[in-house]
Amino acid sequence: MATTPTAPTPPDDLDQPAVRVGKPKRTSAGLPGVVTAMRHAVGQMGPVRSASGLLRMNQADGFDCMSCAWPDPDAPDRSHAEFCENGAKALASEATRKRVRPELFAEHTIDELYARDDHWLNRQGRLTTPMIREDGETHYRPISWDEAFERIAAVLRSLDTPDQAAFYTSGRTSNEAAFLYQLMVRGLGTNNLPDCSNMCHESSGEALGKTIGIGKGSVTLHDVETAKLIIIAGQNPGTNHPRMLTSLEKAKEQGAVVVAVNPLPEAGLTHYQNPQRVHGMVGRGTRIADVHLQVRLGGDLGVFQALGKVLLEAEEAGRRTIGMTSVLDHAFVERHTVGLEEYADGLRATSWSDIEAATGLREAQLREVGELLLASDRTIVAWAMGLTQHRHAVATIKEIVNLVLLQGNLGRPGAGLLPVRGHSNVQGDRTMGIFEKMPQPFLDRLEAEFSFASPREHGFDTVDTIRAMRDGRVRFFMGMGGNFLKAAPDTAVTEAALRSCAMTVQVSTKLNHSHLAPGRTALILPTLGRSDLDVQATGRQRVTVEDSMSMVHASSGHLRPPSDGLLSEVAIVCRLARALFHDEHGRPRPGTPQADWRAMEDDYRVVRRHIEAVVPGFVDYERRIDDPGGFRLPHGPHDVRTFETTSTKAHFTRTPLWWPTAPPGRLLLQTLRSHDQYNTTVYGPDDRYRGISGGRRVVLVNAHDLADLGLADGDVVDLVSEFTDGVDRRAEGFRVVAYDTARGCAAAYFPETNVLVPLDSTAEDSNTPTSKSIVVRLEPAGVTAAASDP
Ligand SMILES: Nc1nc2c(c(=O)[nH]1)N[C@H]1C(S)=C(S)[C@@H](COP(=O)(O)OP(=O)(O)OC[C@H]3O[C@@H](n4cnc5c(=O)[nH]c(N)nc54)[C@H](O)[C@@H]3O)O[C@H]1N2
Ligand SMILES: Nc1nc2c(c(=O)[nH]1)N[C@H]1C(S)=C(S)[C@@H](COP(=O)(O)OP(=O)(O)OC[C@H]3O[C@@H](n4cnc5c(=O)[nH]c(N)nc54)[C@H](O)[C@@H]3O)O[C@H]1N2
Ligand SMILES: [Mo]
Repeated sequence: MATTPTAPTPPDDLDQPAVRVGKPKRTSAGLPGVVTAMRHAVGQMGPVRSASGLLRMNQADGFDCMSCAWPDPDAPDRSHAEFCENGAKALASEATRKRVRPELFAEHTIDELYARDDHWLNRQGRLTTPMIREDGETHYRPISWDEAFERIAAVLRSLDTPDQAAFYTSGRTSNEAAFLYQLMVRGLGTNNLPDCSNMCHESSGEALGKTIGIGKGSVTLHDVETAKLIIIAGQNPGTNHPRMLTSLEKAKEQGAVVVAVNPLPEAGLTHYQNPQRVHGMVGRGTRIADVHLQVRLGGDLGVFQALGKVLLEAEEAGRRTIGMTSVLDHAFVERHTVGLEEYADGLRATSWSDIEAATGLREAQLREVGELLLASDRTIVAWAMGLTQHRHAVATIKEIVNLVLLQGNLGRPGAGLLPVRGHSNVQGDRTMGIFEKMPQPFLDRLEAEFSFASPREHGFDTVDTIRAMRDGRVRFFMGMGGNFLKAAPDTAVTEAALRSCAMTVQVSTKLNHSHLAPGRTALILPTLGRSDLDVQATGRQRVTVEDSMSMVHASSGHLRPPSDGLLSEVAIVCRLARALFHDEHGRPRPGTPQADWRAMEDDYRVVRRHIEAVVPGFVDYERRIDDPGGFRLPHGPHDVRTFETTSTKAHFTRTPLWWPTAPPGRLLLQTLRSHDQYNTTVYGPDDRYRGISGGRRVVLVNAHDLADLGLADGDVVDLVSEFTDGVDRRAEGFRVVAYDTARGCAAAYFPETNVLVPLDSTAEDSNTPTSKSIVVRLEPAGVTAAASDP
């Protein structure tokens, strides 16, 4: 049998003698949340910076929280403390007073730093100085900014074709920096713009784009707060979007019913104590989810098909949705959709026994939720990674669209589709052109604005970039934020791929393992974060971001930056572009984008004027971001029920029911976030809501499955993933925790388990790694397959 591809993989917290498992919490936030938030903030930033930082977070004159893409309430509804425990942790991590100085790199070889875990690397503080690792050297050493840009430009010029370079973006980058970055990359001549979306909500963008003509969610905050029924599938808001709970609480106060679809009973969904209200500090809090469907991993296509089936049956039985004359919104369906008949035929052909097998739920449970749909004329479906990171993710999300279309829950107040985004500006980065297959009209306008010829063929997404680096077709990698090595699947393959590059460049705020798996020549370019004051030649600058609900607003940091030498992301791109494109007189050479890169660096308003000319919806940009809440980008289906699809209508689609399965003796593993991390940044070893503390190498398994497997709570096992390529991928030393999860399913934290996700295991049509359904076997630790054979 083949074994794991062999490049070493960076360490995680392997030693964890102290893992403790307690009772999972039923309630989220409340007083413990406030205490934790303040402990993190004061510990890292000190009291003055903490107060100053936290009070400007998500305020109209302050900066946008970097932790998630949940929108801010309108000004009158905004509290003075518009942040959550995890936002405070994110700020503490960024605004820490600790510094990574050149001495750290002088004292430690790259390999020594590589041997440290994620938590340790993050604790070293903010990066302060540009650093280079020369070919063959064991250490990073300081380099001047000018020399750094010259070195990068020289390597880019030496490539056989621009397509040998790839430029990654993580979704924290501002609109301004993202717009300039994609302009520079296209000016160079490639569309190789992989981003974190490729591993995140790509499946949502693909499904929504094909069915309703726009890859973004349709609802506003007001819709959420006035909905009658909210279905939350594959999302853990208590940890990952805590401020969503405040909106859900408001909806509940007005009588909304909430249904959670999740293999785990997540704390925020059961009870929530709003830390921003005095009564939220004590007592039991609001019960958020009225119904919990404990679905099997990947069973959601079955759930949404079942609900569609119940609605169609009810229609045939002559019943009606509350407030309407029938179950289906016939006026909407006839006027605005195509494909109902085929979809309905598909559902008729789907059997309840298959649905029960796919979901692990009983018909009666699903019918109960069907009744809730009939009792609501304002329904919202929200979802996140639990739906997007499966082989059939795109089909599953199209099935949500089907359900929503049936009752006309699109373009109606209090109703709609809500893919809850992750990174705080991941949606904005896409709007700005960070996409390997940006639509042609965008490229036409970009060309017209900057008088150059943009490349037209599609570029590489994240998975294809890794394949191309592995095969020697991409030789230059630049990351605008993020931690590519740890975020991407198949860590060993990704690591070998990065190391094989002629040059890697990472623009970062904090040290991470992507710096420590360098290409032949490697650069670390430190940059300003969201909370830092950004002063350029014309004075203090603001940037803009777009949240999950298409609201664009300004963000300006005010904290003193970690060092005087730091450049903003905008400045880094402008200076690199000058090194690449300018002639000796400081003018752009013919054939390159005709842009005044110097003026754009000096004054971000110039960048916004260009954005206004290229990106639809940004008319009067500068003035409209003076409004405290910013402005909302147009959303055809929501605003006026128009659909920019091939047929100019919304599309029902028909998909045969499919669900992932594991052979006997194997489990389906999902890789997810603990309460104490931000993606690959580990803040600490605890997962308070799930009752786990002191270590991250745990695997949560249903007690009945443990019994069947001959294992017990407290055992230590290796996780070995099995894939069609016959390669065994192994993650060692996980403590087994008996946990209330759906049968046949297991859960463990990312990024420790990224070694288990095969590069070639991706979602159909979106190429997103299937991080939520990996077939694994649990082997007693230290016992290899051969040794266990008697
Ligand atoms: N504090 C904090 N905030 C964050 C992040 C962070 O790491 N830390 N990350 C940010 C980013 S980039 C993102 S994308 C979001 C992620 O936000 P989430 O999507 O909430 O993140 P995950 O931890 O991956 O949780 C997935 C949830 O889906 C459930 N799930 C898994 N598989 C399935 C399935 O097959 N079906 C169903 N119905 N449910 C399933 C899991 O049990 C879990 O509750 O959060 C953002 N916000
Ligand atoms: N197995 C598994 N893998 C997954 C997932 C999963 O659920 N399971 N989730 C996927 C998802 S949803 C996502 S979005 C990706 C996340 O992938 P990434 O976005 O690549 O990862 P992060 O951990 O968010 O990146 C953290 C780094 O970003 C840098 N950084 C922070 N702020 C800034 C800034 O303002 N500017 C710059 N330039 N740099 C900054 C810091 O140096 C920090 O070390 O991971 C994906 N990978
Ligand atoms: Mo994400």
